[in-house]
Amino acid sequence: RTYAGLPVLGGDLIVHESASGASRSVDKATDADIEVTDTSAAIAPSGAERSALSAAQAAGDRKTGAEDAPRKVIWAATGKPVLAYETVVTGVRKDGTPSKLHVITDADSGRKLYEFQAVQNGTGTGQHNGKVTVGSVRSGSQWLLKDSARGGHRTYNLKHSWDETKKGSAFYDADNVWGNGKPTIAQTAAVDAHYGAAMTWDYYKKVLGRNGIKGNGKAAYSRVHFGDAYENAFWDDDCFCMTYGDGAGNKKPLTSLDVAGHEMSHGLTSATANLEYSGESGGLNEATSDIFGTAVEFYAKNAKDPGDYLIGEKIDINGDGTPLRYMDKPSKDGLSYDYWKSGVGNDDPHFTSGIANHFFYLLSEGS
Ligand SMILES: [Ca+2]
Ligand SMILES: [Ca+2]
Ligand SMILES: [Zn+2]
Repeated sequence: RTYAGLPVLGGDLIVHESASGASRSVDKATDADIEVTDTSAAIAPSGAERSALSAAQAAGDRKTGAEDAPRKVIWAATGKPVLAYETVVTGVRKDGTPSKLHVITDADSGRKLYEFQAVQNGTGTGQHNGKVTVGSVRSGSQWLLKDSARGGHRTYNLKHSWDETKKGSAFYDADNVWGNGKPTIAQTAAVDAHYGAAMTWDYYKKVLGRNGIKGNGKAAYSRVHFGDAYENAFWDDDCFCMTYGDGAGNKKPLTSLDVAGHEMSHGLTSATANLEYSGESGGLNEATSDIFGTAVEFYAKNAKDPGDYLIGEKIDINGDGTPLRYMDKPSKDGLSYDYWKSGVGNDDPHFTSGIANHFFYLLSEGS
């Protein structure tokens, strides 16, 4: 709604209708009439911006800045409707979560009238990561699994289809509490994949100073429940997406942090070094993913999955509790190389990755 050409914030009005469309009753958030005779503001937009910035700083936000110039509105959500400015202050919250704080300032007195946070987080319980926050947005009366603070990353449900050309269905939820920690409901793997992509995004941004895979702020997307008991995960340049199987018996999804960081980092390698996936460069490509996947695991400091130099220790792909790969001594898996030697390039990149994985371990921990 508008008043004298200005958007009216608050004061929603809901009309209840019968099935036939006849109106039955009306609920309104405010009984106040808007009587703003003068829509020229006493204070300048720059004054409102200063007031909004100090409100965000008082809330503990860092790296604050106004997203756009303050816009003039009618504020009708609290008390008597008045002429006001709305300023959106972007920044970073105390715990590192991005912030988009909307601050409403009285256009005559410069006093702060109201503030609200637009970056929302849901909570979820993953199978591998336990209770975590997940990025979600309002969508009608539901919540959509979409991380608006991280390039809009979304996670989709392939519902056991083997068709890798499909995007899958979006995840929606009624109360913004996702997953139950068990593979019995589809949301659980989505929580882990969504969180893994978020931690990888944050690691790139906060540690490497890189804004997404391509450095352009655009997110990839994730797909879970690919195939039936599929025991793998992969990155694909064509869809610019990560895809995860559900593992043995569809009970051991390949959605642990190190695997998510590994797959997303194949996108990073593809967008940067573009190491060809064969010969020695193939081993370096694989190792780069294992190294970043491990760095993400350490970065996330998740109590359910502490950092280590193992790959896939949470997914039990061998069925006996052993990890997929070891970085401290790659040959522990019986197939990988600890050191370079002539001819290694003829072997599988997943085994020749051992050389650079071992290098990373020694570099991190010393010999
Ligand atoms: Ca771990
Ligand atoms: Ca690990
Ligand atoms: Zn890989």
